[in-house]
Amino acid sequence: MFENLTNKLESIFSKLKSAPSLTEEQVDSGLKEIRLALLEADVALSVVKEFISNVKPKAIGQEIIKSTSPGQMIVKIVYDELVTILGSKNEEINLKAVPPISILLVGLQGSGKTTSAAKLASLIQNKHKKKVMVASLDVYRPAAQEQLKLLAEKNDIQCLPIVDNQQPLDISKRALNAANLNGSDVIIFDTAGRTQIDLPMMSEIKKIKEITNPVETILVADSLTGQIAVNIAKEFDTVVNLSSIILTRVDGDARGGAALSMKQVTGKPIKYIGVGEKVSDFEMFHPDRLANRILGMGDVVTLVEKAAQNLGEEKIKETEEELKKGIFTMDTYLSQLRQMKKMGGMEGVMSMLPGVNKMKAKIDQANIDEKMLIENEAIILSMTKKEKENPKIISGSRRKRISKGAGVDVSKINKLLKQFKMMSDMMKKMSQGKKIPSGMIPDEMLNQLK
Ligand SMILES: Nc1nc2c(ncn2[C@@H]2O[C@H](COP(=O)(O)OP(=O)(O)O)[C@@H](O)[C@H]2O)c(=O)[nH]1
Ligand SMILES: [Mg+2]
Repeated sequence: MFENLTNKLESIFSKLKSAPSLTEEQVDSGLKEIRLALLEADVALSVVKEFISNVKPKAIGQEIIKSTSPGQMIVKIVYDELVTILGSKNEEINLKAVPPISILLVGLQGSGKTTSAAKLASLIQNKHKKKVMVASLDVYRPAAQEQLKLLAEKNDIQCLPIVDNQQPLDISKRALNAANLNGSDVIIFDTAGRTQIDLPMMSEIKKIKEITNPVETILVADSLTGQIAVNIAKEFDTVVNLSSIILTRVDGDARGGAALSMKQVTGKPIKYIGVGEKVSDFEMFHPDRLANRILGMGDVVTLVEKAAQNLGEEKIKETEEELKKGIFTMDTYLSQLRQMKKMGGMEGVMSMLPGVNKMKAKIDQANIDEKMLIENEAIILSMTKKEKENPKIISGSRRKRISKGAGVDVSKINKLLKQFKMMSDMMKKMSQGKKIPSGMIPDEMLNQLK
């Protein structure tokens, strides 16, 4: 995610930070490089201009240049400005209305509306504890309604039953009735898209809006299309008046131009981002956390929250309690490994840890994959209860027995035990409220994982 931009900024900043003192010229040339990096990331020119004109007077100020760590202070100034252009604060979905509350998703074909409908429904159900129903108004694309129905079924979301040959406006009315009857708090309407903006689509959306009276009209836009996504948002907003934006495929976006321009250009906040195809690959848009990620400082908070979502609040509290007491057993580790699998494997987890971007290549090299997770699971399951509680007792002969049980080489057991030790130390630090310092994932740990 945004790795091109992150890499460029990291190298610009490492130059600035390594200099013991900075001249005005050096700062100026650093800012020129930042400007170029933003433009190459496909950030709108107007946004780049404003960004630089806000950063410049602060960065060139005498108190910065004369300070003991000028580079570090410039990073902070850039960080603050990034947060500002990203929209400053995070905004939740608006659910303040009399139920059933309508939410309308609009956007071009393939932008991710149907997937996002299921993601958003699942989030509202799990996090906001509301009863949600989804309804597809896409009668144009073959099997579009079926797609939403299957997604809903798979994720325990209620879906309006499909009635053949019914038209969008009639489906909307039926959905409102159904929601009233079955006591749904929220209905999410998934609409049809076109390959490009056209008048019949817009006028249909306007009519649907009149009937459903949504509290949120959300544009679902594809991050990969950069400035095109921003322009589409402007056009949609002019005609149907948007309330917010869901940006999809952020997982595959190396540049980040759409995310960085959207708020400033359209005035509408990005509320959520799609970071993968699974229903759980959906995150709130936090300007501060994203700025952290972009500047290569990682995003530990999102990581912890994601774990909480997947594990369930209670289990997380239990684990937290255990960790606070310094208890970290193989069972805790096993549940973490399983968590990792759910969160997209090691790579998904690593990408959110501080200072990891630089090590991306190494991680790729290490070829950390599902296989490693599966093997480790087998190893832990081959341990006795005592061994799991106190891995220190796992001697040579025990290692041999475990390796037979798990069907892996003894060297894999050794590796896992080392990993366990390292994780256990790291968890202890985290539980004491210590932040993992940047670059904490040391080479040795990556080597462990190979
Ligand atoms: N990688 C990734 N794929 C996504 C994301 N959101 C949607 N997709 C995929 O994009 C394709 C089109 O999505 P769909 O919801 O059918 O788009 P719609 O035509 O707007 O309803 C599907 O294959 C989805 O799995 C995302 O955030 N990340
Ligand atoms: Mg669709």
